[in-house]
Amino acid sequence: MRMGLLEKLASLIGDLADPDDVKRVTEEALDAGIEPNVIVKSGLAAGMDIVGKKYEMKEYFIADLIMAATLMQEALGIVEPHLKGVEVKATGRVVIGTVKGDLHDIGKNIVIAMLRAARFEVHDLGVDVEPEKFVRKIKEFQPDIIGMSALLTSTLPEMKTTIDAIKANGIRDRVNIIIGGRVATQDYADKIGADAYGEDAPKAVEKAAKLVKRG
Ligand code: B1M
Repeated sequence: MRMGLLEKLASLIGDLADPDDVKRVTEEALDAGIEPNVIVKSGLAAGMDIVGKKYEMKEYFIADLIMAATLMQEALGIVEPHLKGVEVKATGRVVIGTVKGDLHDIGKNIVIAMLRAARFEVHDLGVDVEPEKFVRKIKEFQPDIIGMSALLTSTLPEMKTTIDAIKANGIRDRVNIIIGGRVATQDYADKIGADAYGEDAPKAVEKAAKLVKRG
């Protein structure tokens, strides 16, 4: 039943089905008691992976990616109020954005929803965020943590560029830096001197809490 609903949800998104069907099965999954995090990961995001593969195979085009994003956002609207967040017993202020040149924000928005559910104060800078804007917002909000998201191989280096800009402004020791998104890895985080890598939204919250506790 559980797997059936999650698989059904993934394939509905993968097939760019009617939004009402996607919403109905998302609600059925919640009603069946499947944890919201699992619905996001094994249902919705799994569906986006199918879409991504079809795009790579040239079966889908940009318009289909946009359609998939709309489906995902509608389903997320149903799931997000139920995202409980991880029990982290720590809180802090986070400034987060998708790096320069990158317009993908669905994953970042899930991270934000989960951080907020865990009682972090989050300032969302949106997408295509220039390094200078991250720097300005660190000065303005004095966050404990800066979060950067990237989904494109071509925009991944912007994470390093942003960290370099933060260093050049002499404020690197004021913030912890956490990176994530499809193309980010722990190795890359180590290489560019980020403090943590969040493989998914729950992990991002866990790592953020650890960083805040560490001070
Ligand atoms: Co684009 N796209 N896209 N796209 N798109 C990908 C990423 C791609 C993998 C598809 C593919 O080819 N298989 C591919 C990138 C290949 C690469 O570079 N390695 C790709 C491409 C090529 C492109 C364009 C270049 C296409 C073109 O124009 N020719 C273009 C680029 C535009 C740009 O950014 N400048 C483009 C455009 C788009 C749309 C705008 C149409 C749309 C995005 C809409 C939106 O975000 N509002 C879109 C979509 C929908 C996708 C796919 C299909 C789905 C992305 C998604 O939402 N995934 C995607 C294929 C895929 O990912 N399977 C694809 C679900 C989401 C929940 O996962 O974002 O990874 P994700 O987030 C996870 C974790 O990564 C993590 O937590 C999240 C939840 O657990 N996480 C963090 C994310 N951020 C984090 C931050 C953290 C910690 C964890 O700490 C701060």
